[in-house]
Amino acid sequence: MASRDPASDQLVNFKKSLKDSPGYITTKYGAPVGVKTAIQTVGKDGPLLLQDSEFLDEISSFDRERIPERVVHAKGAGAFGYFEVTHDITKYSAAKIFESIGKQTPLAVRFSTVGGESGSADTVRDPRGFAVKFYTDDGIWDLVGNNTPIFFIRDASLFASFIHTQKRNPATHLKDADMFWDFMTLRPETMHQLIYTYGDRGIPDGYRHMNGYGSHTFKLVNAQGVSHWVKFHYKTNQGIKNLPVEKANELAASDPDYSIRDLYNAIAKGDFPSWTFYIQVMTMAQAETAKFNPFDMTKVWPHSEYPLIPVGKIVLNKNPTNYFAEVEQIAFSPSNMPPGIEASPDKMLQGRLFAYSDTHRHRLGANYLQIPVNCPFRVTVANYQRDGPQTINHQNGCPNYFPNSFSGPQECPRAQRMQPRWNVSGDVGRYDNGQTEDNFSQATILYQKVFSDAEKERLVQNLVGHLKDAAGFIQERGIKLFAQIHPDLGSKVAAGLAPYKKYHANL
Ligand code: HDE
Repeated sequence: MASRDPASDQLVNFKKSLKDSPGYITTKYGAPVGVKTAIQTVGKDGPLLLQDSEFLDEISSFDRERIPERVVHAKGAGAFGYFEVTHDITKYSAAKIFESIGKQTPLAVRFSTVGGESGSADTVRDPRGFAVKFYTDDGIWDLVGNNTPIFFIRDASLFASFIHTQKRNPATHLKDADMFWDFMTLRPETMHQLIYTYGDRGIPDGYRHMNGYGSHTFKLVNAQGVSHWVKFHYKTNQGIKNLPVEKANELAASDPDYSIRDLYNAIAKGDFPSWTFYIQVMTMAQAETAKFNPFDMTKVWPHSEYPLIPVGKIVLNKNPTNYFAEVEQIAFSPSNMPPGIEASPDKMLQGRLFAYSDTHRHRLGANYLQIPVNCPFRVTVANYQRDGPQTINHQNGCPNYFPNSFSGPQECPRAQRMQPRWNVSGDVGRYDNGQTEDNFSQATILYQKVFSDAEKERLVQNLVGHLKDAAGFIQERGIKLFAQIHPDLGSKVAAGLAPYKKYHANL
């Protein structure tokens, strides 16, 4: 018989790994089950009995098997491994994870597509999520990034609408090109990420051959309380590989779980994927005078001015043993940061600091941080929080109020020293700079200097291939914006769309 891959052989390997014969079936309350293949009825063909507690036990569990899928990033794959420090950055951060060269910290990663549902195909054009959970000696650090260093928008108040345009039309329950392109062309700040996504990197070949980026600006704080702004980059050691559109479409039909399978099999075969972890650093003073807003996530920090500084590596060497427990229930939040790592004023990051824990409380329950995969197992959680649904950590007989005279946990002076004060001031207001910011110059550099001629051609084809389905006036708006990136891009997209225009009435 031809040999199969480790993912196909999961059950075979399970059976082989069993040392004893299988145990007996039990109900949830532990009683052994004698007959599993027949419900309890009155007579051979009769109606069933409510007293069949074995059936009720199982079916009531089955009825509750699904939890809400993630509102975005619903389809994904996970794995475990470690982070290892290779270069000293203690002058920037006193976070324990960076403490010494050679130090290893366990981690979990979840990769994902963004717009599709949990059953959707892996090989679609979409950014990919690359979320990393570090189980540090000072609690969890979640770096919830993507495979792109930038994003479509720069203000969290646009996020819900932006995501609605990637999802299904509420009337038709269909993906809708008008929704997508209407929003994109009304908000020119989307242009940079848009041409990134419609370029070759829009369809990575699985999850192992793409980079990850923290994308936002963060703050690192050292032991003296000195702060620096940073960006995080994690670059694939497998080399960048993307899928041609035709191959991606073919895989969407023949193997919609392509990326999950690829990751699982690589790890199971001992071919452990790894990424080199870098930071870019900007001093507080440099940020004051930078030519661009360093907290605007539609922009990159030029590497020529802010070079990549190596820090360590991420290695994935263990598959999940249960997908639901360890991947569906894993819960990342950008607000989980240990001392030494802090947020920046990036308006997108600030919006995310609330949203993630909020969605987890809805999706997994108020005590989701006590679920093993989310729990900061390297520390003993000790605080003045108690009870609630599914609480497991009851904190023994410790007092549940602070301050107290009964040896409850105390404030940590080390953590206190690493919270330097900093000054912000300004007029409270809502500042929409969508039309007034520089939305194009970095997109122009990407198009003109980074994309090869062949990639430029593919970009045009990819844009036309989708924009052709939108209404005529939206196409016109798109062409004008692409022309602002580069006149060439505008005219090529216009030429590509010409055959389709007649089908679309303007409003
Ligand atoms: Fe997310 N995002 N996001 N996001 N995001 C979620 O959290 C949100 C953003 C990212 O594998 C949700 O647990 C807001 C940028 C990843 O479990 C939700 C804003 C980046 C994942 C949410 C953003 C991301 C999510 C849905 C703008 C890249 C999957 C389910 C203010 C830097 C994590 C969930 C995983 C998931 C909110 C923008 C990455 C709803 C409000 C920018 C990788 O909370």
